[in-house]
Amino acid sequence: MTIQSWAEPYKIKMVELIKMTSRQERNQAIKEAGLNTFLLKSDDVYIDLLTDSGCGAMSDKQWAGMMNGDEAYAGSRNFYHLEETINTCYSYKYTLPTHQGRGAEHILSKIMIKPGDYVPGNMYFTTTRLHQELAGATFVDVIIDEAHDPSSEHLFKGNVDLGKFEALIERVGAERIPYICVATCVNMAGGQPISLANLRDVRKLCDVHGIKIMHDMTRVAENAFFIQQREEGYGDKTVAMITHEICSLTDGATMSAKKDAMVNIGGFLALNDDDLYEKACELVVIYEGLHTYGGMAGRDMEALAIGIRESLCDNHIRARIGQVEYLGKKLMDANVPIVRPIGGHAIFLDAKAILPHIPQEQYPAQALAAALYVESGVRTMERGIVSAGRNQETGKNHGSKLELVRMTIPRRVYTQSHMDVAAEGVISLMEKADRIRGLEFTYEPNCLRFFMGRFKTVE
Ligand code: PM9
Repeated sequence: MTIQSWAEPYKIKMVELIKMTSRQERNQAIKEAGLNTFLLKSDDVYIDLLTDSGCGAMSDKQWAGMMNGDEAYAGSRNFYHLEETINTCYSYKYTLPTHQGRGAEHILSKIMIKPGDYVPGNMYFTTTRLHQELAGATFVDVIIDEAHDPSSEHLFKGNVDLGKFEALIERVGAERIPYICVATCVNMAGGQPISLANLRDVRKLCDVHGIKIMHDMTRVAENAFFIQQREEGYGDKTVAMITHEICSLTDGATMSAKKDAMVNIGGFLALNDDDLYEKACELVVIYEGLHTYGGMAGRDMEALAIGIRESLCDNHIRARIGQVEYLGKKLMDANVPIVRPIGGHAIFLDAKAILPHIPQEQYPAQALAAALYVESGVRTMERGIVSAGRNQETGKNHGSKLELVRMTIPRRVYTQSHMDVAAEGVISLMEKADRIRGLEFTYEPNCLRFFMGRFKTVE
């Protein structure tokens, strides 16, 4: 018998109890949180779809690996295991562990960017762009236009628009572009993949102009799965093979290991170039720790090495993305406007379409995320104009065509029934969406304002 379904390739050994709250309690909790779901206590959340970062469930093998932690200050055996795993699975020669993804972004930006440089990318990511800007660069979005259109069914919305990239090279000169940042399964576009054909074209263009490709590989395995399913010639390749091919086309990578690789904390900077590695080592000892542990404990490096291999198993990824699709299809069947095609790690609700009566300057996605929490106890996250933030130099709001609420699915954590409840919450809220009102800031942090900003309802 051939099994078509994507049932999870694991069984449950331990559970964590969660609490259901009353609407009255949730109303109080979100008020105290300044209408920002990041400021809720997790004990007040029933189903937590805030993020897929650091909240995945580790396997028994990963937990066993934790007991094999070698916490020596220098030369931990777990580092060498991690380095070997990254080299074998992802192709990169050098590994520098960091406390999480942004630690790697910090070091990469500092070693590669000079003030006045430009860094193109297939859409911005909040922490990535901030580190580029703090190092003196201007980020330039070179993703295809379809990525900014929630209803476009383009199968590779993460693709780089080569015309936009070439126009930038022409305008500022290749010498002011140290690298292009290419993300796999582009988070802010809705977890949308880049194709290998497109990445190969980017490689060719970069080779002509001497520009490096730095890979934000936070969700590379999910991208590899979409290539297997959608790109001609890859149907019989494994996710592990495709992942290796993607990485081989790039010069280095930053990784938030808290996503694909299913650890609760950690990340790394991976490089191929000897000189860049030497420069990065000089900084890693200042900002993170010695180069053989950087920002991570030995036990966490061990769990990460094991998690990387688990993340590349076809059965794992099929079930992971199967669950995301399950939630997405439920919402689509109920005519809830979401970003299409369904992405790898989350469902993105189109807040502009759901709340057409709220102008974007009144943060409809922020208001929708707060209302969804009150309605259902499900915690989600704004991914729109609040996340886009302000330009560090001009102080003006960055524009964002996308105004989304992200329902992010942690890996190996929730069941299909949780997805049913989450979908019911959204569908029930849709019926009273016209009662949701716009918001204004009562406290706006200078950087990454979505994390700690506070809001009130516009009178
Ligand atoms: N992403 C997420 O929830 C957690 C922080 S922002 C709410 O999606 C990419 C593509 C990410 C990412 C984090 C980082 C930074 C870099 N690139 O959070 O520092 O999605 O480990 O990684 C989050 P760290």
